[in-house]
Amino acid sequence: MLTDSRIQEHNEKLADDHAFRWGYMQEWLHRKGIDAEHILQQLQAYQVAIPSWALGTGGTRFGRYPGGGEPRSLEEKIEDVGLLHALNRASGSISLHIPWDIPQDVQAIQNLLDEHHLTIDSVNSNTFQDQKDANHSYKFGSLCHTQSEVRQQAIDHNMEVVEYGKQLGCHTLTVWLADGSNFPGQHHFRRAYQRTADSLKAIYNAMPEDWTMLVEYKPYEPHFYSMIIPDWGTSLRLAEYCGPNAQVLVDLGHHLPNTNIEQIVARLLHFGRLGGFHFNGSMYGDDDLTTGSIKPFQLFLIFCELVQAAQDSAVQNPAVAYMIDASHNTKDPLEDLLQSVQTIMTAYAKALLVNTKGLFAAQEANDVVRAEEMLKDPFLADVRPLVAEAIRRNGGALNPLGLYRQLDIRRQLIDKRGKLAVATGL
Ligand code: PSV
Ligand code: MN
Ligand code: MN
Repeated sequence: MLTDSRIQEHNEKLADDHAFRWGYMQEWLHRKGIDAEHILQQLQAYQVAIPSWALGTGGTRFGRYPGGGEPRSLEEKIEDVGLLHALNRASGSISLHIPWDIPQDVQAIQNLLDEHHLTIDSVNSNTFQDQKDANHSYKFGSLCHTQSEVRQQAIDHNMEVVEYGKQLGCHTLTVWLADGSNFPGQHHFRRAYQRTADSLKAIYNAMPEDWTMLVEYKPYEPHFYSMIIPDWGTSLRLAEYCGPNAQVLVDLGHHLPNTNIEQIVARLLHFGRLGGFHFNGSMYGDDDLTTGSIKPFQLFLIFCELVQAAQDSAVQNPAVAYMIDASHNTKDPLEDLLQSVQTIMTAYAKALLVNTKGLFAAQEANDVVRAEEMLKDPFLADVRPLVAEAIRRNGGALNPLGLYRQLDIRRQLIDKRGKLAVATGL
């Protein structure tokens, strides 16, 4: 379906146009005194994980419109991520959700991962749905539940998720809790928090020492009066309570409208507790739209904080896990993911071009306009040739989405898996 020679052929067709645009970009960078090779090295090293649950059409609670050819098993999900990675060389890992993605034959899964040059970046627990044959229901919470048997079931599930992760060489557990309340009076806020903290700590203590726990927050949904971990402050406090290998995960959609997410990112970096991202696009809340589709400037500002922190030896933050968490109803999911990765790399590339020294000087001088212009200049630049060159040098396609369409990959997947093939999971 997609071979290296197909990619070469595609790149050769676009070579002339790319050479012209890349040449102009190189000259522009040179005039600015920016080392293009250094920027390229950083872009070439960048990877963002693909969530197994984004490979099928998401849908809403009102309906779902599958486009066909969706992956029906973990094996087919790995094949889809392998395809994305072959196209852009920047999607070299996959986030799994247990129990949706339980590996039946670990060795066979590992072989398939190797074949596609993929790793498992994180395993995600699921205590937001009751599982078949479960002894206890999560209707009134999991790690926060009033009854210890329910909490223990949720703790055990998380440990089982870690076990699967261990078998596949993963070192990160992501915990997102749907726990919360719908009506005033339903929860004793302080006690519910403490039960959650102690449950998380029990999981943390049982994890291998070289594992990281990422604690995700979300202000509302599925509960609409209170969530047990509604904000980054609660996640941070819980991470601190658990220990040094617990970190905060920032899902871009998990904020109330107009929240200054870049400032949250800076704070967490400052405290050395930024563990990971779930990238997506948001207009109102947890919309799970394509990354950067609504607020590209905010995405760029977030990357500016990450780049500045990486250049600052005073920042003691562990490596950040970059992941996408998006899924919706109207696009081909693979096209959506290709767009997302491209947009993320574009935002990163722009952030790498910021003249940080000049920016800091303007900040010190309280020159507000100059400081703002120092950001706007790279933000408004067309860095697509830079991103394309990084992908090309890694062996990928100059236009990953273009090649995906040109090869009619969705039709090939439908032919292979069927029109009615619907992804397992959500
Ligand atoms: C919840 O909204 C969330 O963002 C969490 O990351 C989940 O694990 C994921 O979506 C999939 O349901
Ligand atoms: Mn998420
Ligand atoms: Mn979400």
